[in-house]
Amino acid sequence: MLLKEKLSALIPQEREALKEIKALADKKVDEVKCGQVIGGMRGCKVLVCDTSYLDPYEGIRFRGYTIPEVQKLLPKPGENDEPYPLGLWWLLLTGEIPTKEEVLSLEEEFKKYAYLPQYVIDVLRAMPADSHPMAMFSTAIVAMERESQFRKRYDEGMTKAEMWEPMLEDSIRLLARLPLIAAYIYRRKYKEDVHIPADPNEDWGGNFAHMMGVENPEYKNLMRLYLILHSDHESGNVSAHTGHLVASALSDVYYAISAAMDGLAGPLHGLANQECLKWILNLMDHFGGRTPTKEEIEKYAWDTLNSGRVIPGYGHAVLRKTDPRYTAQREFALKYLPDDPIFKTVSNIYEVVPEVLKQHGKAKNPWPNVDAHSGVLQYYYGVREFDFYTVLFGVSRALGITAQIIWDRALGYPIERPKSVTRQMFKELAENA
Ligand code: FCX
Repeated sequence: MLLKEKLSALIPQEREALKEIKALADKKVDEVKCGQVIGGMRGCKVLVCDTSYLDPYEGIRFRGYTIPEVQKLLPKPGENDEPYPLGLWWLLLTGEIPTKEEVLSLEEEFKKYAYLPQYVIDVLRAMPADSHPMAMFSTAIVAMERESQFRKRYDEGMTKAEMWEPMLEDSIRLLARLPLIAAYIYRRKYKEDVHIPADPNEDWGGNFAHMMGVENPEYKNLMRLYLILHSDHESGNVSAHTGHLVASALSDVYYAISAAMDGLAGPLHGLANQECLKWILNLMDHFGGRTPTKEEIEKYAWDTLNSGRVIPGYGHAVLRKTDPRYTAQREFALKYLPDDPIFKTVSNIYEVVPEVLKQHGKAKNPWPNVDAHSGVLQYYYGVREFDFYTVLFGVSRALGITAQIIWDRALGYPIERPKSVTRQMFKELAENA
């Protein structure tokens, strides 16, 4: 496999490079303040992640490339299409923009494993009908742990240096199946349990759109874009950090990604995309289904804040400007659905809510994040079941987390185990500092 060959050549170099950092083990790299510890560790530089970096004012760069650069440089199915999401996975893993041939070799590799075993279907069907799609998604992933090559090789006594290989194999097998699992959940829950077989001629992203049941080339492109945009956001966010933490115990990819999905399912993280569209549609309903005026949006936003709730899709723990993932989706909307009333509402909210949040004075970042725009695009193409939106996010986020944890094993990072102290000890430490 071309990707494995590439990684086999890269890993020894990167292991050597890590030795230079290890030699600096006693050097101080950050200072931790009391407020950071009790404030969710915001801003503490305590994680290492090479796949992407999130600048507070610029937004995400995937291996150094901005979103517009990735859209321009990665290979595409057709000239005017969005790039292959698997090209992004290659980039995250290798740091290099792949050729089309390299991406297609990965597409072929994925196709070998792109089928849904009956036992996974049985597990999903055994779950109560009102199970949340994210609970179903996470359960299906962990159910497949029995197939882990990593666990098998660990039981056979593989060395630490070999561990990245079965991590890569497990990741390919898992990622290949995620769109099938997601589409199965979608069609079982919302489309009368009628399923659409995979199309072997489609790429990983386009096929996902096809199996969801939206036969529209624009939606295939939206899916490719979506899968790229939500993939990686360095390693401190809840889902990526969870994946890293779980994998650091040498739990395999299935455990790590299932756990990561449980974190993504929280309303302050990935679930914000379902919450956000709900908020927008409730807002429109409140005004008889029309696009409300900016004054009306302002009042509605204040009502939300005054009732003690957050405005979903706005704010961020790291970002301090409009999320470029929001901007990329806005550009897509301007191209394909400029006159859509919900998009117009999203645009008006963008003009009003940052000012309201600034006046409110709490949120450190009044600007929109990725979740403020993803729902309207899905809704436009007919995927209107908000509960499902975080599963789409999950399929994409698995690209980033698998890339991160393959490298965790390649570089032999240890089990993560920070120190905790009692609240009293902590108070004394701060008082005596
Ligand atoms: N609406 C209202 N209040 C907000 C707010 C918002 N959109 N964003 C932040 N605040 C409030 C916080 O709730 C907090 O209030 P508190 O002091 O009473 O607890 C205060 O402002 C300071 O929070 P801040 O430091 O700015 O933000 P955090 O780093 O603690 O939290 C998130 C970041 C994203 C969780 C927060 O902005 C939020 O709740 N936003 C809405 C939910 C959302 O969109 N989440 C998705 C984020 C992301 F893109 C993703 O993971 O998918």
